[in-house]
Amino acid sequence: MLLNTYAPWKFAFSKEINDLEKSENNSWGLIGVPFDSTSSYHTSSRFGPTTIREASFGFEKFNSTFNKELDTTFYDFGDLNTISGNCKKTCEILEETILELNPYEIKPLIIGGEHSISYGVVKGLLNKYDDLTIIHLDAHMDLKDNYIGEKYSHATVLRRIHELDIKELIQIGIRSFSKEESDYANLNENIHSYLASNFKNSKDNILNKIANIENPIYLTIDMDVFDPSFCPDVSNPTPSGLYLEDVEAIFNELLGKNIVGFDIVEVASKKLGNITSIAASKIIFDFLTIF
Ligand SMILES: [Mn+2]
Repeated sequence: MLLNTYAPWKFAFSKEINDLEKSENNSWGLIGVPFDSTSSYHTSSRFGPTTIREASFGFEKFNSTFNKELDTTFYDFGDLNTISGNCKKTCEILEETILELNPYEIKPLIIGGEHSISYGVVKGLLNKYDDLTIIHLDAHMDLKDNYIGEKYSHATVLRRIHELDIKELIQIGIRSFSKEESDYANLNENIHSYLASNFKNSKDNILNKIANIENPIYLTIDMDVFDPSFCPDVSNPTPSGLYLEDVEAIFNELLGKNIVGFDIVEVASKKLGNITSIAASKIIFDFLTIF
């Protein structure tokens, strides 16, 4: 039986804070969002914040991938109070939480939960930044207008985000979508969708695209962007995905850029120590070490 309470374990090496006024500049604030009500295949991503935090205790503070010690300040605020079965209300609570953080120099790092929650984070951040570029790593476009009649769903989340006033949407690792979604991406000049096969054939094009971004960036990683051979515990596993090295290449291209928020979503397992949570935790470690 998995322990899942509203006082979950904190992420390894995170700092405690009682008064936001005393927060450090350029710090990150971790918030878990244990919500998985619209998942259409494997459920359990509500346990993501718990299993990913638990996996964080397996890592050293020194990061050999980037030859750097983790010295970034980050706070773990625990889990959001989600409304099971109500995606829209959960996103509203998340948006209000982001609005509370906005006056401070604490950037949100969200641990999902299913992908639909990214909407609440981006909506909150658009209150502070008016020209966001969204970098979206996913096997799926998530650009459906509705999914089985639902407007707010893990399969429609990037459509809802695109309808907000964002500057640009860059999708990487895509390999599963409908004709409607592909048409929508082609019709909109500020959507750039790169297939997972593009990352193998023309990686430099994609990295160049990232290198040229000058405005604030929100990064959302659906863990199903990775190959299910090493990330099988996701809601919708899809073969022929990316590898950790590919994300490291993207991270290297993002060095020095203004990343204002990050979420990692769709880890779906009830088992502590599952390999997908370990990979997600490693990505959070890498991210916090270099940004
Ligand atoms: Mn996906």
